[in-house]
Amino acid sequence: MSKTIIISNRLPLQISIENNHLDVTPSVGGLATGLKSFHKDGDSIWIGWPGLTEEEIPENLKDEVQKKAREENCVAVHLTSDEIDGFYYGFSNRTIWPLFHYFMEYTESDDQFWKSYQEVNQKYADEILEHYEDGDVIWVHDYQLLLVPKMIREKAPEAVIGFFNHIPFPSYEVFRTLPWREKVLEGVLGTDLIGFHTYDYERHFLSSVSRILRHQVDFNEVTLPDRIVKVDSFPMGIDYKKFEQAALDHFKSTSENQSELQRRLDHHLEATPEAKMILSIDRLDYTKGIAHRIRAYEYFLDKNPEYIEKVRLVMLAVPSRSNVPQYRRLKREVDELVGRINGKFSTVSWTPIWYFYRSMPFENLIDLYTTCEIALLTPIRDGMNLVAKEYVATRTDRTGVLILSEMAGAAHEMNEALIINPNNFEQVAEALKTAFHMPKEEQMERNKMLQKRLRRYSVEKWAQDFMKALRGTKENRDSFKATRITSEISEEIMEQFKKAKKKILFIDYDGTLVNFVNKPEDAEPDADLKELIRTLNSSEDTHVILISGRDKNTLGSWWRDIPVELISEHGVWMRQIDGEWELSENVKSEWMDAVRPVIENFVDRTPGTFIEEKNYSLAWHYRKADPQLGEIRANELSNVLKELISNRGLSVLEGNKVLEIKSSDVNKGKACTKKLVGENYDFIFAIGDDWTDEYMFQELPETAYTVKVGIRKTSARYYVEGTPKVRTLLEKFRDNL
Ligand code: ADQ
Repeated sequence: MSKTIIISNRLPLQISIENNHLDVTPSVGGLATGLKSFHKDGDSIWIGWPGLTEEEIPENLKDEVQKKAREENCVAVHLTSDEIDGFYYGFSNRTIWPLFHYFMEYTESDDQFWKSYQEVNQKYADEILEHYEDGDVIWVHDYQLLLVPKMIREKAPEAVIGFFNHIPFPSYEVFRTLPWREKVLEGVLGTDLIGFHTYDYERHFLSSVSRILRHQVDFNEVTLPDRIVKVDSFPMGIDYKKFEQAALDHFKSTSENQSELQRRLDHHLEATPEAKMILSIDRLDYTKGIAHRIRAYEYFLDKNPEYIEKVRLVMLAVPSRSNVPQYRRLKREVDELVGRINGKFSTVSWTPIWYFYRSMPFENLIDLYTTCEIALLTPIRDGMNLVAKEYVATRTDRTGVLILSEMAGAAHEMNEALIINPNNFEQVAEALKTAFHMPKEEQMERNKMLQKRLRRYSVEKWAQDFMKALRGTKENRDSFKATRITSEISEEIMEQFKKAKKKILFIDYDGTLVNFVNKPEDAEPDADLKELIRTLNSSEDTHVILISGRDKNTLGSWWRDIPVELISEHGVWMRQIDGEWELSENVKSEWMDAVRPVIENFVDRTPGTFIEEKNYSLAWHYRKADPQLGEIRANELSNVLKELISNRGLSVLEGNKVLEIKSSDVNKGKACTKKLVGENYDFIFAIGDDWTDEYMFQELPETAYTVKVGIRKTSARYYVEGTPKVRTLLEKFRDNL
């Protein structure tokens, strides 16, 4: 039975070792909850690091760790302290984390970190492959494992792989500064589906893919030679019922059951009933805007002294990544700020900030959420921010005001909160005042809407939606019309080829025999390719025709020494084996003078584009233009041209990063069917990558072996993934001559 394999840096387990005794308890984090419906007995395994380094686990307990992990359907990946330093504290948290959160000044480019990141990602991938069986669905989580999808794909090409990025994806302008940007993008593109919290992150990712790797991006799909990768946004929710229930239980609990913290909080509320508590909870991380928050609070008290003794900031910061220097510096900064502000404003009966630097048990978290009437969350960047959602979910009487930074992914879904820019202290101060005075009815109205949304889009629904979309990519792949040429199919084709008495092969050039290059004139065939074509065409019963959109001079000069038939400009010219060119179509070219200035205008406005003038057609190339601008302009130009050329017997062909205007009577389909007239070929083969080759696939007889290069919608019967595969196929023909 197929299963789901979940992979994250950490396992959803807490391990502790005391007196040589191992204690493992399942953790109750958001991700673990969200995935529990997929992580049931037998249906799924979770692979990750158990939280203790190899050195920390005594030799005699290593098997025990794995055994206990297996009881929870988990598999432990053991990491040494060096690996944790290089991979986790190094590349993950000193390179990717700051860069993806726009802290470029904190981003380190260290080769050793990168090396360790690759090695550890490979370790995770190997562990996955160890457990992978055909039909399994793999879901990789977060920025520590960006290279894992490609590493799995290399060994298991048919695997269904999803990836979810829990942190922001930065804009192209920021991401491009990463020295290993190509490798990182290629790594994550090993997937079938990539999920982000918001559309903005998705947009940034697609923009980087199209600008850096120059892959074709259509809406939210990236077309690769062997696959289509879908990119989408899935805003992560919380375990709503758990937080709601915890809050309801909290209110039911008697005074004897109350926590010490709650008793203290109540005591203060009783002593100063008109004073309000402002809550903030985060990991102590520079992205969370903790220092900004304290400064904004100081600004608020400076400007509005009437609130002194009326408000209190209850600030919980959970220790995090203290091995990284910036986190240690932040800790000092926050300690100092809290000290300074408390020193500046405190009165005998009041302190403006209560600061807790520790992790708290779940029930204390609920005490804080339910007691504080205002939550102030001011991240400078935050992928989502679940604390904001948890706060709203625990407000079961619907009172309470959430002030939330617009830089948190959660702000996109939580419009009813007071949304602020954390860098604008004036705005934060105003929001605090608004929150302080907001009538209960308005608070309830806002929270009612927020709660409705959060309840519906819970973490479970989030996980289900992602998995549904991931499985959908598999169905899509299966319903793909053309069949991939596997080694068995290739054998079958070769059998037919050997049996046939008279064979013809139509072979496109750019994107089929050679890869695309930035300058079309650089796509000259290499010696091996020339030799391959020459040999293929040397057999009496095999007729090879290179059929291209290229102009006759370029094509003719590249193949001048090779006795092979050429069709250029989609069928306008034909070169016989003896090297003589003939005009095969009676096409006119007077229309060019009217059309050329229109295209020139687009060249002027779109840097990197140019006109290629062929004998009977004009082509506008935009491969070197900014990809997004190129697509926009191509669309515009296509519309303008279609209007201009109507009734002139011309057509606009939309090729791969090229628009071509030519006579409607000329296309590759017409050119190759002409070659079949009066001949009795019993083996017909055509291969090409682009739109213009579809004419061949459509017009050739059904018995022809038509092959598309790359995965795109096609009328061809078969497909191969890229130019190297084309060569392999042609070499097989050669070997079977
Ligand atoms: P984080 O940066 O860790 O997560 P966040 O989304 O706020 O940030 O999640 C924190 C979680 O820790 C919450 O579920 C909260 O309840 C819990 N927590 C906080 N303080 C605690 C304490 N003292 N004791 C116990 N638990 C505590 C990353 C990204 C976020 C993204 C999440 C999920 O940085 O942007 O929202 O992943 O994708």
